Parts: sequence; structure tokens; C-alpha cells
Amino acid sequence: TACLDGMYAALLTGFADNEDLDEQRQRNIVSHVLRQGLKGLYVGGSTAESGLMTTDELCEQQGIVKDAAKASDVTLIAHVGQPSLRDSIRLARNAESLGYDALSALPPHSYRFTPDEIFHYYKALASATSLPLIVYEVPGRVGRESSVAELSAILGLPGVAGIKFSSMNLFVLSQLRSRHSDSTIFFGSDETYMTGALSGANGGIGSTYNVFGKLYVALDKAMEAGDMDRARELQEISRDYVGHLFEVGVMPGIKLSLQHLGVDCGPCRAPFRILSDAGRAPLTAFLDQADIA
Ligand code: NAY
Repeated sequence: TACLDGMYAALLTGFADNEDLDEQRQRNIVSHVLRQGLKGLYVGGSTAESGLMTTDELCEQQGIVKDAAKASDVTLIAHVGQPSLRDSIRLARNAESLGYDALSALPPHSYRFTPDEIFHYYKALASATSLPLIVYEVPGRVGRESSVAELSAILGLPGVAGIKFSSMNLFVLSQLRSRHSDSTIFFGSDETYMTGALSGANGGIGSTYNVFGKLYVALDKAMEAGDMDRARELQEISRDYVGHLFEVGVMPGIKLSLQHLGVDCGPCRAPFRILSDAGRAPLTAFLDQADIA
């Protein structure tokens, strides 16, 4: 199977003003992101507001994005983590039949599942299709950190190609890198990507890559070249942008940013909302002055 390492946008979902899935707006988002030069798109993840969408909608979205990206050579990873294993498998098979390159799934998080339940969820999902699976460490959603041993056992499952690491515990990341030299480790924090790469991540998946993916492509290059001054410069732009996002809410703020850049992407689905109207002007002013090309 092809190497999945690299930088991916956690693709946003295009909703109509009434919050229905909107094909044209989804295509608008995809065309903007395709211009960024990223390795690929991560479709239907948390950033896509997939926790607020039905399995039918997510299947439909997979089809729209696949078609919208057909003329490009981006790698497509479908996030298929649903509350139940059976819905996750349904989404996974839909992605496989559409020709997606890989799958990914949050650990089951709608209840407080045990490490054993999480392990068996991933085991079943990894064997449900022939696509490589990217698993997830995300203490913020699961309610606790997984141990190195637990993550290592999951990474050792047949069909598991890597992990999306959305935890700040770089010691764990570094230990996983040393135990699984062939696995792809995606770092999930845009604002501190550099530290993840230094600890062994060989790719990133992020929400702010939708806005200025080019910056992350350049950051990744600078890290590979060992140009730490350049990498730090780029990381500081991303850090400051994320600081502004936190004022208005991350997902609503990213959609606000895309609107500001001329991409008709529509609103977020409720209960997401703009947290502070006062935060809008600093966010758009930041985009106007930032060197993000
Ligand atoms: C996904 O599943 O959509 C993601 O890849 C999420 C990535 C984001 N992490 C979280 C916890 O939402 O891009 C990051 C994040 O929004 C960014 O670093 C700002 O904090």
C-alpha cells in the first residue's frame, strides 16, 4: 500500500443556510483546499462536524468529495468513527467502494469504553475492509489517556497503518515512534505541529490546514530540511491564528475565515455557534496581515 505520511486538511463540511448538507458548498471548500498543495484530505472527521451528521449524510459526503477531487492526485482518508461499530463498518465499506485510500476512526467515545472494548472495536474495523486504518489517540474525547502498551497493541493489529496523535503527551508519541518505526504518526495539534514532528510524527492532520494549508506544507518542508528558524516562524503564525480562533470557537472561526477569503462555505451546524462577536474583527484583521501564502 502507498505511503500515507504527509500533511492533510481535516476537511470542513459545507452546510446550507438551513444546515442541510450542501453539495456546492462542499465543492467550494474542496477546491480551496486542493489549491494548498497538501498531501491529502481527511474526510468526515471531527472538524467536519461528523458527530452532528447521520451515517447517510457522511456516505453522501464521501461521494461528493471523491468526485470533487477526481482530477487531483490527493490521498483521501475517510474518517468513519461512529458511535456504533456497525455504522463505522458501513461507512468504511462505502469509502472502500468509492476508491478511498485509507480509513481512520476515533476510538469509540459515546460511552466510557474500556481499553479492551476499544481494542476490539479497532480490530473489527481494521479487518472489515482491505483499506489501511489510522487509529486515534485523543484523550480530550475519550476522557483519559491510553497507555503506550494499549496503543502499541492496537498499532500491531493487521491492517492498522498508523495513528492520529491528538494528545500533548510527547513522551508517549516518542515511545510509539521507537516501537513502530513503520507506522505513520499524524500529529493532531496544528499550533504545535513542530514539537510533534520533533518527537517523531511524520505527518499532520488539521482543521486550520483548510484555511492556509500552504503554511503547513512549508512548515513540514522546513522541519525535514532542519531549518528550525523558518519552521518556528511559520509555527508562530499558526499559533497566533489558533489563539484568535479560540476567541470565536474553532470551527465557526475557520468557516468565518474561509468566508473572509472568498470561499462560500456556509455556517456550522448547531449547537456550534460563534462564541464572541468581538472576536471576529481581530480574526479577519489577522488574516489580512498574515503572510500565509
Ligand atoms: C479531525 O478529526 O477533524 C481532526 O483532525 C481534528 C484536528 C484538530 N483537533 C481537534 C482536537 O479538534 O486541527 C486540530 C485543532 O482544531 C487545531 O489544532 C486547533 O486547536
